[in-house]
Amino acid sequence: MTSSFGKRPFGHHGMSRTIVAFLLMILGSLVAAASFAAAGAVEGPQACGQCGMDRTVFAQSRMLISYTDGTTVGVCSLHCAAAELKQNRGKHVKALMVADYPTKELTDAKSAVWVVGGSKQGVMTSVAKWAFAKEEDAGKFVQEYGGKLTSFEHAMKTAEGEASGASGTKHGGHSHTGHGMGPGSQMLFNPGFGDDIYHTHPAGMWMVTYKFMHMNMDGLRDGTTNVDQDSVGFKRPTPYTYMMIPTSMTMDMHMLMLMYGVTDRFTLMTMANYQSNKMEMLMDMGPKKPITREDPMRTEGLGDIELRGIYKINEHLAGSLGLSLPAGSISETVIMMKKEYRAPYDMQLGSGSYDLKPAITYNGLSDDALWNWGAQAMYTWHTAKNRNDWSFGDSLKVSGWLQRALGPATTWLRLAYNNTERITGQDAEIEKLIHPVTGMGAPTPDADPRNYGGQRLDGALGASYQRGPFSLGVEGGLPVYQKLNGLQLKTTWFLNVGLQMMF
Ligand SMILES: [Cu+2]
Repeated sequence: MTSSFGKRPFGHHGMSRTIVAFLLMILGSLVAAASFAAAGAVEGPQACGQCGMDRTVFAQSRMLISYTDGTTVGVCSLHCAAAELKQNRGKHVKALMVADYPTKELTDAKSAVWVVGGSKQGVMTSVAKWAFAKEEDAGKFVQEYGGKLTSFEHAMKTAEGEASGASGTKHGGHSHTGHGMGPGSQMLFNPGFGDDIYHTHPAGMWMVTYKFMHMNMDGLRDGTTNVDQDSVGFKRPTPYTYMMIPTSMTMDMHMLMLMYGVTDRFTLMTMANYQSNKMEMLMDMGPKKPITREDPMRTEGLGDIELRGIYKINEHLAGSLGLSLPAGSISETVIMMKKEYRAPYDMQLGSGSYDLKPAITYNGLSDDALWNWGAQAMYTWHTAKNRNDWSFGDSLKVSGWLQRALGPATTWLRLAYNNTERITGQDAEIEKLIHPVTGMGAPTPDADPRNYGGQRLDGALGASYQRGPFSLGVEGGLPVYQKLNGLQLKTTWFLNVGLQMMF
């Protein structure tokens, strides 16, 4: 893997080995996660009959209700069992089973020993309720976490009290964003969003997300005006004197993200990516020579690594701080006119600097948990110039979204605004492209640090589907407004696909 950090030759062998290693890493963690989940597999149904949550994730508190009419309903917790039984007063219960906390095996709920309260985070409630087949195990639990030993009847009364709004919890006990649970949880953890929405997980919960992000750029633009390729040329009267005329660019990114709930309020996240960039271009050698199509510029390799701590301020707000480590190369090279040059800034794989990324996230969920809305603001601060003496412009990104749950699926509309400053400083190697020292250079707009940054507003539509601990999301979008600093390729559309698993 280390080979991808340094300056690499143009052969694709080293690159394909890195990409294979990276994909194996993704596959490995997904397989590990899947087998972990399979080990704790629970009986059907997978979704809680009341709140729709995945019962595999709540194997330790799940319940199974069998009615005398032959129907069976699975729920995630006593809280949802109380709601379920209340709705079906006319039906007779044949069997009421609950998970034994230590073994996750089903046991008779009425003969189990229950513990109400304690410091261990409860499911769907602020007052936790756990069941134990053996009184001895219940005693051990109380020693560690506190809480009171009680009977099924008492635990049930407490749950019913919550359901009718008599005690403790808000919105009929659904502690929405509070514990990041509930039917809205899929929306809060949505894998399809192009921007990561920072959230917390309950203590001990893991989340793995793989995302593929594609961005397409086509045609040049300066400010808010499109610039056709005839306006760019070399040694002839054109508004933009460049020899290289970029015509389109694609950026592909494979991203792997891992999250872990350290406490119920604090979650750690780490993110790595592998990217490949390709830019198509024309070459104009001067007035008497034909314009030719050049071989596209390509760069590929690991990008920067991000570490982030996310803190749950209250039910709706999460504050977080990310630190981006300069793992991506800033010394990638390309061949132009049979000569090797350091690639322009937009073809490099990292920022080369330690970047701080504070963010604040607001999340709201309707009482019926069918609608979710929210907004997030994130600032990227490049703390210093990198070792090649430049840094990307700082940026502000604000996004807002509205989601609607449709059974196991959700669909959403998202807006994202980004304002990025110009590059500061310059890389003397890249500068050789634009101001040839030797008389041989290949002036291209993206070698000029002034042709960077601007404002963009994107609109995106997406959908996701959840099954058990997995969810899959797809989002597509395009800019509705873009104002670019200087001459740049403009963004035309993007597509994100995300696969996620919680355990
Ligand atoms: Cu997560």
